[in-house]
Amino acid sequence: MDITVLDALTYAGDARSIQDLASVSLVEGDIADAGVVDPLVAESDLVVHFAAESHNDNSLNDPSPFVRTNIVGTFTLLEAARRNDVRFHHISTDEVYGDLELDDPAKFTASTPYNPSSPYSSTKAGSDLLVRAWVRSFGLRATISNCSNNYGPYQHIEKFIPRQITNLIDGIRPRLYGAGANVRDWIHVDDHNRAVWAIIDGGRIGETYLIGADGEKSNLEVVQELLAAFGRPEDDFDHVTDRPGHDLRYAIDASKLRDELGWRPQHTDFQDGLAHTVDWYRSNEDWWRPEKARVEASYASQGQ
Ligand code: TDX
Repeated sequence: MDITVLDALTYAGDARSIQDLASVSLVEGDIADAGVVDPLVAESDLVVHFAAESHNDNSLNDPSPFVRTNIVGTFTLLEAARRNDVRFHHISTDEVYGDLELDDPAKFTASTPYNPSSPYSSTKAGSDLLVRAWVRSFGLRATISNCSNNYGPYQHIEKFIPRQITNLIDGIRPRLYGAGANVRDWIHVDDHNRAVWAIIDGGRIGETYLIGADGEKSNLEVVQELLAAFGRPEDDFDHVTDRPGHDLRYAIDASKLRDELGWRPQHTDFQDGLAHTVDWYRSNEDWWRPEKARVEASYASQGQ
């Protein structure tokens, strides 16, 4: 199997991340550029659409690249897949469903109404709806997955967990938005990718599968687990300005994926997963170091 990665190599992309992979080639280009997209889709059997502007805080500072990449980019890929009759899988997020109360026993399912909060999540919701319309109106052979928060190696250091790990490596105190009570449902990136394979192999066309590993933790709990991993006191962190419109809690019910496709997460020990992730950032400083000062300066300008 040959894989072509189309990536705009924005601040969040790094060609080194895939350079050692056999049968994987990189094309640098924009998913919103039909002239780039169309010939690549024409020579493919399957499009797996991972590309997105994905960081909520950035979408609050400047929503425009989110509309262009997430909505116009998805539209451009869908049109190319339609013209060339190519199977399509769309990667999305649990954030399209909005948020839950801390004490709500409910979790998100594929029938939860869409209710996105941020410019980022609203553009992902829009992209999901485009995919659904292309299935119904044009018969596109597409599936959608909505996954919970990922952690693991190669995650950009703007994200919560790698930001705190690289802060701790640098002797900087972790930064917790608000009180740290917000809950995220963590899944290891390898478990996410295995679920995507399962959907590509066995998922029913037109269906949406939610991906999650029952990994709910408050942000405060995550920071305290990281502090413990670095041998630091559990109160050795700073509270910083909260994110405007900050979603309180996400939680995924992945029973459809488990029951229909037999998928199970393999990284079920979060502490162990975090420890391996810390090791990865310690061993791969040359990968993340060039971005660190810029990311921290951007957060500092927001009081975060
Ligand atoms: O320094 C921080 N301190 C902090 O308390 C940062 C960067 C984040 N936070 C909080 C905000 C969130 O409650 O941690 C939580 C996780 O933050 P992010 O890593 O920014 O993730 P989130 O906003 O939950 O969205 C992530 O998961 C869903 C991804 O960025 C999205 O692309 C994905 O769709």
